[in-house]
Amino acid sequence: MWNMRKAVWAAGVMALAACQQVKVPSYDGEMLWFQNMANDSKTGIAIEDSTATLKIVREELKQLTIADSVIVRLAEDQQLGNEGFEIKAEGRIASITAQTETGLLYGAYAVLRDQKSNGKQIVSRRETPAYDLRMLNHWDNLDGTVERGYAGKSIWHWDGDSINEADRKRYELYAKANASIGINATVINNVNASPEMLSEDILKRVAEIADILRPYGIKTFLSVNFSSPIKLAGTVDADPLRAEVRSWWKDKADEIYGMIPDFGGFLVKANSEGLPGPLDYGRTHVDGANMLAEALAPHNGVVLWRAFVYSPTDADRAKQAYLEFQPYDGQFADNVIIQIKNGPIDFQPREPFSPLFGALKKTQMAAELQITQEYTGASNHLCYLATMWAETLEDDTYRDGEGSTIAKLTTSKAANVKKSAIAGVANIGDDSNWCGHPMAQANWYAFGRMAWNTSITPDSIAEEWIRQTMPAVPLHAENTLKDMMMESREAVVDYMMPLGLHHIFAWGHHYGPEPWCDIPGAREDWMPRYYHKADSAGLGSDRSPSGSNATAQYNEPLASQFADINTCPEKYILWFHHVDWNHRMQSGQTLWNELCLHYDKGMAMTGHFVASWRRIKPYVDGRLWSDVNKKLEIQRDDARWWHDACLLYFQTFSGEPIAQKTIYSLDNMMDFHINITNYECAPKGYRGE
Ligand code: BDP
Repeated sequence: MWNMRKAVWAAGVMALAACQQVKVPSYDGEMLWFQNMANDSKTGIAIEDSTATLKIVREELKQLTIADSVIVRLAEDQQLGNEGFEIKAEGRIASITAQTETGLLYGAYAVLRDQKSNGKQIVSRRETPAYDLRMLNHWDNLDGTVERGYAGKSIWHWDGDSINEADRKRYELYAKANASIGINATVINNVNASPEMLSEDILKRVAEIADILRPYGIKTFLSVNFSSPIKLAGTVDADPLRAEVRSWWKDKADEIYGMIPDFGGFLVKANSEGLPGPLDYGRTHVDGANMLAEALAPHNGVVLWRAFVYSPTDADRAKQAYLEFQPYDGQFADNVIIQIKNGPIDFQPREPFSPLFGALKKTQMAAELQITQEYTGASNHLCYLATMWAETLEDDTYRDGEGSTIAKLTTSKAANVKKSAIAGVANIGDDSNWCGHPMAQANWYAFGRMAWNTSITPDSIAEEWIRQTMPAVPLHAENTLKDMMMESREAVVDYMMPLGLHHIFAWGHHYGPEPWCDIPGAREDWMPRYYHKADSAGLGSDRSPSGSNATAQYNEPLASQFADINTCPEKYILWFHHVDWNHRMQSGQTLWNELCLHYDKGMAMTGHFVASWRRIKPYVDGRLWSDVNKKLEIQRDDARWWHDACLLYFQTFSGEPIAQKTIYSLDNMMDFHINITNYECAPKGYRGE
């Protein structure tokens, strides 16, 4: 059996070598998912291109080759709303209709996507977006740095009298990329906002940026610092009930709208991680958010008030957002949206959903997801995040009984929602390929696509992305690549923090492991031990009723399910329980062995990714291939680092030998071939295993 496999392997490698002759298109990282677009289209385009947006529509459609003619027109159709479109295709004649120019733009990008990814034919359909605001949150600072950014410096520049040509081109490409996946809003600066952001000089530049983004259907928002009136106007304080402060914000809003008539609104991080906020004056989140809401309301602006509060309290950190916000349910103004991170702590590789989603019944909520890979390997690790986001959006909060998924409670169709929103913390920088890791572009792409339609599967999004980004990849290789992407997040969970472990990162960075970290004098909830609680009895945080009782923040039946170690899903077991090292897991293994096997599996998967990528080599540009290859090798080495560091440390408590299942050899790598079907370059009859 083994020898036969080796023979097949060798033949496969030889066949691969033959395939290397395949002519592959060159890859330009800057062009994202717009690789090798046609420039010789003969398609007739019927469009009144009288405005900036319609000119873009025409320009984009010039790349359409799968239709002889396309008719683009505005028409009344209430059900399509402000952004929806209808595509009709009969043979090689297509039409795109919408009520607005932005709808037509989305329709144009949809047919271009069809050209590459939908069986290469235009599909008749009607589409409307799931969320009203599909937002990127940049964590960019005025000094050009990007907080938790791993793709170079900020794309926004604040010097000079006006935006230079090179920047203008890049912003247009940025806008095009966002519009092509349906992103229609962007907060261009960090939630840890500088008051300077609202100064006149900076606002002038913001207005210039907004002018470039507008024709692409994108609204500009700003993060604001709650103390801005003190810093910019010398008010005695920033008390939200003080008349002087309130009128400063009103005037500021008027000033902004005078410069940017379609300005979106403010994103606010208040009373979290040392930032100022209404609580500093004995006021509440409601007082703060509603004051800003009042200033923006005459202009139809929105306040996104973040629920990420993280300050020293006696309560379990995982309980804090719920404790601070649930009591105010129903008191926020109509144009306030509470922006909640997907998990109760902080973008860990896996967290249960934030219980706040199931607790706010009369308040508009938006999920905040993280596209930048702060806790999932920065721009070095392949971690396709769509699978994580799908998990969150499908989580059932039981708020209004069974089926109250986060998607259902937050999208436009939800009750009490006037304006629905979803936010993703951007992974964009000034690197030539925008995202650092070429594969990380897929996360930007996936965020937009899921924000447009929460039911598209991560699998089909990956497929779309591959077809547009690496157009010469044949079906069998596409499947290999798609499998890598689909398995990558679980691999990261396995080699970093399986079974509900969380926040065992090294002091000073969120990249590598340091579960033993102990900094004298530092806050207890900054230490990994606050989260893993390893001791000679076992591992994990007790958040059941015998511990912090965070489980009680969930609706039934989840509260009881999470509270009982026997019914708690094992993927969260160490999140909710302190588990005995000898506890029998569903597999029959002890907790200790199960933990070892998860780390082992995660590590093995990274070896598998390196091997799989070799099979893609004949079909992609050489530089792209080696860029990704280098990153995958780093990831494989890092996975070993995580495995060794965590298990050797936890072993000092469990006292047991480290279990290992994987034998790292070529044979072992061949075991991972199971995903290959229809392997074109392999000898006839070869079908994987
Ligand atoms: C954490 C980041 C920190 C952010 C904070 C936030 O480590 O840099 O400022 O969240 O979301 O994930 O406000």
